[in-house]
Amino acid sequence: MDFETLLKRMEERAARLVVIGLGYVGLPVAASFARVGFDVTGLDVNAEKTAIINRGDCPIEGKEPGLAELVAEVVAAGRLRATGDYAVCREADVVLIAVETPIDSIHQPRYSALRAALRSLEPHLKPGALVIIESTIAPGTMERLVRPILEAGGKRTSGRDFYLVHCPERVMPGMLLRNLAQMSRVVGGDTPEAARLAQAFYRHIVEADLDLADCVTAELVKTGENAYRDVQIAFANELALICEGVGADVWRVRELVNKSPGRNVLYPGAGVGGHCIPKDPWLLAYGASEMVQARLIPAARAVNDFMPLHMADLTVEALEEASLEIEGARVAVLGYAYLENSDDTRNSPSEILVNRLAELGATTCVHDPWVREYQGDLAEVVSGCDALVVMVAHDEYRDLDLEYLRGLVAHPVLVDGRNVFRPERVSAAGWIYRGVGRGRPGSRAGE
Ligand code: SAJ
Repeated sequence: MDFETLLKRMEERAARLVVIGLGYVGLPVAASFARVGFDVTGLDVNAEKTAIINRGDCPIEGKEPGLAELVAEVVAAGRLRATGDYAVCREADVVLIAVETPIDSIHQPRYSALRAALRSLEPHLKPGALVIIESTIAPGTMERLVRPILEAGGKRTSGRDFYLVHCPERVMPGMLLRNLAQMSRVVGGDTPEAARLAQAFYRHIVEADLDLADCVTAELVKTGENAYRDVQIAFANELALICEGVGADVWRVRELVNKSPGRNVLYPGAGVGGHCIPKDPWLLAYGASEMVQARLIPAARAVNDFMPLHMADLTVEALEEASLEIEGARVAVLGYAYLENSDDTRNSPSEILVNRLAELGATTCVHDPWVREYQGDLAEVVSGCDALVVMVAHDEYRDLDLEYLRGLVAHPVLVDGRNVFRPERVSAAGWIYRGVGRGRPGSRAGE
C-alpha cells in the first residue's frame, strides 16, 4: 500500500489496527481506536488475558475510570477482539507494539519481550504497513534493534516497504484513558513520511499536540522526561538528608527556596517507586553509554534508592530513643503502594524497607488500604507494635487518631516518610518522632 492510500485509509478510519501487548498501555490504546471506529485486533501471549477481553471484561487491575466500560462497549460492537495468533498481522495496515521493556539487576534493558514481538511480527508484516513502537526504549534502540529485525536482512527497507515510528506513551496509572486523550506526544519517524502517517493516525484519539521528530529524539524525550523527574526528586531527598544532618527542617527550607523564581524543589520522601521513574533513567544512560558515561543520572538513582534504607535508619534511631533495639522489635509499615491513593505496588519502596528491617532482626506487619493483601484493620495491625513507619501518604493516614493509636501500640514511636504529620502534633500526642528531612534542633553536626 502506498503512502497516499494508507494516509487516506487512516483519515477514513478504514485502516486495520493490530495492537501487540494488551497491558496498561496497549489495551487502552486498542480500545480508544476501536471507540472511534477502527477495526482493532489485540495480540497477547497471555491466553487468559485475551479470553477475558473477548468476554468483554477488562484484565487491568486498579481503578481506571471508563476503561472497563469502554472495553465492554467496543468488544460488544465487534470492533475489538483479542488473540494470540500473529497471522492476524497479515491484514494489518498499522501494527502498534506496547510490550514491557524492563531493566535487569545491572540496570541494562531486557528487550526479550520486544524482540519476541518483532520476530513474530516480521514474517507477517504487510507491505506498506506502519509499525509503531510505544514501549519506552533506550536511545538508539529503534536503529540498532527494531529496524534491523523488521528489515530482515534486506528483505524490506524502512520508508519504502514499510513505515516505522516510535511514539512513546505518557500514561499514568489511574488515569490511563484521560492521559491518552489529553497529553501531548512526540511522534518519532524513521522517515518524515512515517511520522506524518502516525500523526494522522493518532489525531483520531489524541486531542493534544502530536509533535513530529525523528526516532532518536522520541527515545530521548521519553527517557529524558522521566530521568529529569528522578533527578529532581533526588535533589529534594539529598537536601532533606542535609537538613537532618544540620538540624534544620527541609519542609520549611523547600518552601522558602521555591519562593525564588524558577525554583521548584519537589517532595523529599521514603523512596521512588513505580513502573517508569526507577527504570527510564537507566534506559537513557544505557543508550548513550558507548559515547558518554552519565554521572548525574546514576547518582540520582543511588540517592533515591537509599531513601527506604534511610527510613530503616530513622526507625533504629527512634527505637533507640525509646531504649529499644531494632532486633526483635515489631514494626508496622503503613503504606505499600508506590504512590499515594494508588493500589500499584510496582517497585514499591516499602518492599525495600521491609527487607531491610528483616535483615536488622525486626518483624514487620504491613497495612495499606489500597492494596488488597494489606487491607486489614489498621488498629489490629498496629496493636502491640514498637514503631509505626509511614511510607505512603494515602489520604486515609492523614487524619489518624494518634491519641487512640497510642493506646494500642507497645511503644509510641512514629517515623514519617512522607510528611503526613506535623511533628508538634505527634509529640503532643506523646509519641517519639522522626521524619524525613526533619533535623532535630541541637543535633547540628559538629556541635
Ligand atoms: N515521588 C517523590 N517525590 C516527589 C514526587 C514523587 O518521592 O516529589 C515518588 C513517589 O512517591 C513515587 C515515585 O516518586 O514513589 C514516582 O512518583 P510520580 O509522581 O513520578 O508518579 P509516576 O511514577 O506515576 O510517574 C508518572 C510519569 N508519567 C509517565 O510516565 C507518563 C512521570 O513522567 C510523570 O512526571 C509523573 O507521573 C507525574 O508527573 O505525576
